[in-house]
Amino acid sequence: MAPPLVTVDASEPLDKINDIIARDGGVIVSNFLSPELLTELMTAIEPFFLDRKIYNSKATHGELGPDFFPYGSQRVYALLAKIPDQIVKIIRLPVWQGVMAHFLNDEFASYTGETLVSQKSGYMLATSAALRLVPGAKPQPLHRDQLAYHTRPDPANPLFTPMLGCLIAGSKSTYKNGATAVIPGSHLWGSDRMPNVEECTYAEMEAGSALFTLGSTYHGAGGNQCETTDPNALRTLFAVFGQRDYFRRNQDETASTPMDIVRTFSPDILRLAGYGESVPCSAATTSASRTIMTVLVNIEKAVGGVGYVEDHQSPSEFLHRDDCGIVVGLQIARY
Ligand SMILES: O=C(O)CCC(=O)C(=O)O
Ligand SMILES: [Fe+2]
Repeated sequence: MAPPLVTVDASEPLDKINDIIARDGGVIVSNFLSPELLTELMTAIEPFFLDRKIYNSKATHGELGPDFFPYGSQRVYALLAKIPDQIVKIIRLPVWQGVMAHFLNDEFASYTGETLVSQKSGYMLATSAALRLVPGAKPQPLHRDQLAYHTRPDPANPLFTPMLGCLIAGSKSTYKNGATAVIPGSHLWGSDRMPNVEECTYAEMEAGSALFTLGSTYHGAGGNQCETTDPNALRTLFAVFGQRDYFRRNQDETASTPMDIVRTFSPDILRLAGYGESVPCSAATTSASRTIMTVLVNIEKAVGGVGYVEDHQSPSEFLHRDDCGIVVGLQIARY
């Protein structure tokens, strides 16, 4: 087993947290949530778990690999729509924003005629989900979360990542109940190196801590070996991932959040929720046309893609239904 990941308190300087992520591919930040926000978060999510079935879809296994979602997890997606107040508080935390900005903001330049023009881009919320492992849950295969973005390792830019993982412990997370397995240093591996379970460490965390990983770092959910009577039998993590704002998202928050909730968000959250423009493209498309494009292009992913609907209904089957319109699509995409 690899040595444990470094744990840094949320009050420590941001540079220290970012340096460790750059070196090891991941870090645990203790006291990431205040005790009040942790309680609020767990109270808010519980009703969504009440009748949630064990996730058993195989529809993604072709594109993500066999058993990407192994038996034994309960998953609630699109949390910006379901528990907006708590997700807003999380994505405003200085540590969340500081880590995302450090690894995902970018600046480049190209000539327009004789003028060197700089293009700056930022980050936004990529995916939000609550991931619960119940006793008997099988371990997840080790994987790189950036797989959905087709990123090739680039030796000239080894820390490039399209997205960043942030897994927040809502419950205590232990080796026994399925703490996330992580291979420190694997963010620097080439694409031909296969990850081995023996190379992992397990991100055991107190409730309220968070595990940050680069999109290139190999990791996967552990197995839950608890009895149902174990006080820590349920492992609950919240995924609040960020990504570069010029990529389209794996889980589209704009398509899954109803307008009455969107209207309550202030400008900073609207930007993080994907209603802003990525600066290099802002002159080319208006926000209205961009939003329509987002809906049209992503409805297929929203319906057929990872986690939005329990049974992974085929997108083409859905789109050919007589009663299908964007509104129907948006409603379905909420679940
Ligand atoms: O549940 C976990 O510990 C990790 C989940 C994960 O890595 C994923 O679903 O991509
Ligand atoms: Fe993952």
